Amino acid sequence: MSFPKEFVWGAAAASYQIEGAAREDGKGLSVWDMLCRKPGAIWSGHSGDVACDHYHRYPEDIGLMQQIGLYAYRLSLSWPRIMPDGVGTVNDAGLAFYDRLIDALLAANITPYVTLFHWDYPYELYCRGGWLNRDSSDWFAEYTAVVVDKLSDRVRHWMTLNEPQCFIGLGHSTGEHAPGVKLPFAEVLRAGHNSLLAHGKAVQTIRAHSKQPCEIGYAPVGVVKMPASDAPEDIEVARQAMFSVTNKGPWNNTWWMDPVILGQYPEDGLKLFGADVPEVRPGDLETICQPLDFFGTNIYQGERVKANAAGQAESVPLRTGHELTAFRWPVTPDALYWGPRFFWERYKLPIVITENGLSNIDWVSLDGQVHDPQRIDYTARHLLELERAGQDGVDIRGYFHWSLMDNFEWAEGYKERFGLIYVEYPTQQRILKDSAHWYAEVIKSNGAALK
Ligand code: IFM
Repeated sequence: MSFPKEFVWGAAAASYQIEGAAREDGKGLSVWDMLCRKPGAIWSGHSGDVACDHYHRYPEDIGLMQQIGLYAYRLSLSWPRIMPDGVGTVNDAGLAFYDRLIDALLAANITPYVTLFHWDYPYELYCRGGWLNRDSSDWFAEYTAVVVDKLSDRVRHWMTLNEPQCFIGLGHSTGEHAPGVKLPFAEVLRAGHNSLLAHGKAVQTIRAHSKQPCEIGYAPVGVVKMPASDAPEDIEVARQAMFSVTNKGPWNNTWWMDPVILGQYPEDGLKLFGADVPEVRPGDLETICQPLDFFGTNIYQGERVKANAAGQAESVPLRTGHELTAFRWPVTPDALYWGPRFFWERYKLPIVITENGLSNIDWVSLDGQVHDPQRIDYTARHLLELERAGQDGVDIRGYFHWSLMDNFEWAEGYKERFGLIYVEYPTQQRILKDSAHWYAEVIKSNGAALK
């Protein structure tokens, strides 16, 4: 078996990273609009004010998606574009943008996979406590209802939150991301708990409001551990390490996934976090744990571990000169084998890779093309590993390359280029990179062109 016949080949992007039009048509401010105003917060003082101007250029961008032959496009919605204050008044002009975008995607035969929240949190709600406020889950449910009422006659695939580890951890603990605060750990976990409640209420809201049968997933970061060898003891410690909470920070899987899928916080996390564990009221875990149709996860890299003499997981350092991306992330293709395999074993939900890709040093060559052999090689290696997971029984349903196009890489501004499509920001010219042409062949052959 190669990739399943119905395998979904896609690419992804997110509202704040590509849309621009930050002040147009009644859009409210997001916490990212505000962080970008803070001197020194973003590389070179960049912001998402214009970004890829996708708000105006989406017809051209959809044309490029068609050239790549994408079956599906994962987009996110800007909450403050739709509800400038986060709750209450609906901005019809903002909602109309997504209406047009969805219609244009469907007309191009591209299935929209919609993420409700990819980090552009309404600033007005932040001023009311943001994720720290327990009401935040109800705010999110109100927004979800507005969106689902409007779009679910055409949208069938939904994801609730993108990478809670990042918007809670980087946003509220290290302060590198919006809203840019450094809270004590107990408050970070409180914000995290409220975001999980928001996930659960959003799932309930989608099911209650959807105008047609739909599929709902979640898109946390996959914190992947790979075994150093195929020895059963290495595989076992990798599995255990992948589902352990070993430090007081956001970088683990189970704190963010077990409540959502298994209905409980992990015992080791509860023990380690101790007095910092947030208040969990009766009924919270039932709200958070809603049936899901797929397990979306964003996987870029993994950490290799081996069993030491005591049978414990021990990290294996990268070899000298190990392959690194432009972002200096290690290239570890079997993360796309072990990650999906371990997640499938534990959570028993079909796997969709909602993000995978790399930042690369791309530029326009003398011949006017963008040659990015590293992206082709990275993606080929990762897809072959994903295929192997499928061959070993993992239910793999789809792959979304991050990203459709170069975009605003958060605190790194436009420095990091993740796209299949090159964007020359001053002119907004787009060029399909070599990897985009290559990916088109992969899609056309349902993965056969990888070999
Ligand atoms: O650009 C981000 C995306 O918004 C969330 N996942 C990781 C990507 C690359 O850093």
